[in-house]
Amino acid sequence: MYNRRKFIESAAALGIIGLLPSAVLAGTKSTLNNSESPPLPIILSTWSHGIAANAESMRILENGGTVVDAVEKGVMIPEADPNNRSVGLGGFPDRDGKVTLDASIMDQHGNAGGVCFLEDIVHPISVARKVMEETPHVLLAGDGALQFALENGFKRENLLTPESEKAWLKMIMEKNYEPRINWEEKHNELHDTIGLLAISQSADIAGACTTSGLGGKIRGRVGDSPIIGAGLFVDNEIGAATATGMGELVMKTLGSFLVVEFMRNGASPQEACEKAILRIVDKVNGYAKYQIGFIALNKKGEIGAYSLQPGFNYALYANGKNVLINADSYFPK
Ligand code: SD4
Repeated sequence: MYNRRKFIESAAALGIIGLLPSAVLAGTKSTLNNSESPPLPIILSTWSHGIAANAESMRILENGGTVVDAVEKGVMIPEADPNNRSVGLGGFPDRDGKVTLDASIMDQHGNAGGVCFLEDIVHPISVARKVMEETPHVLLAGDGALQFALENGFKRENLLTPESEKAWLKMIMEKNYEPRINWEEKHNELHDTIGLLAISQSADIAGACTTSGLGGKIRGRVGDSPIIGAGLFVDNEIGAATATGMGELVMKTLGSFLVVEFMRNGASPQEACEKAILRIVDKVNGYAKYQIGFIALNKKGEIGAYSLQPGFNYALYANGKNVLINADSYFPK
C-alpha cells in the first residue's frame, strides 16, 4: 500500500507540496504550507514512462522551446522506445496483429490535431501536430492519415517488434482479448498510454496524448486518445487534462473536457479529476471491470490526479525534481 505520510514527507523535502492534490495532502499536519504559488514550468504525465518524457519536455523548455514543442518532444521518447508496449514502436497490436496508433495534441491557442488508426509511423504525435498546424482539419484517420504522413516526409516503418508479436501470438492462442486493468503493474513489460501536460514559465499550457490503444482490440477500433475532449483537452485560460485506461469509458463521458469544465466552474484539478471519475461511476455500465486515470493542471500550476482502480501513477516534474507519484483511487487497494 502506498505510504501517504512518507510521500508527503518526501514531497516536502522536494519542495512540491504547493502543487499537490488536496486528496494527497488530506490528513497531513497543518504545519505544511500549501498556499504558495508553485514555480513554473511544470510537466505532468501518466505512468512511469512519464519520467523520461517529462525530462525531455523540461529540457526543451529550458532550451527555449515552446510549450507545444515540449509536449510533442516529451511523448516522442516513449513512442520511439521499442520496450514500451503501449505507445508507438513496439506497441501491442490489434487482434489481427497490426499496430495501430492514436494521438492528439493541443496548443495554448486552442488549436488541436489528431490522428487515429494510423499504421507504420513511429511518431503519430508529430503527424498530429502537422494536422494541427498545416491543415484546416482536426483529425485524420487510417490510410488517409498514413498518406498525409508520407507526403509530409515521415518514413514508413514496421512497428511490430518480435516481442510484441510473441505476446500477440500468445493472446491469439489463449483467445483472451479482455482488456486488463493496470497493465504496467500486473504485466511487468506492458505499459499504458502517455498523456503529458505542460505549463511554461509564462503560464502557457499545452498537452499531448499518444498510444497504441487497447491491446487485442478489434481491427479499426479507435480509443479516446485522439479524440479532442475525450483523451485530451486544453483551455489556456483554465487548464488541461488527459486520460488513460479503457478509452470507451472516457469517450462516453468526454472525460478530459469534463475535467476542464469542472475546473472552469471552480473545482481544483484534484476535485475535477475525482468528479470526472464519479461521473463514469454514475453513468457508465460495467465501469468496475476497467481502469481509468485522469491527470490535470490549472493555470496556477496546481495539479490533480485520480483513478478508478488503484495502481495508477503519474510523473511530476516541478521545482527541479522529476518524481513518480501514486494517485488516489475510487476503489481502495
Ligand atoms: C485507449 N486510453 O485506446 C487508450 C489506451 C489505454 O489502457 O490507455 N489503454 O483506450
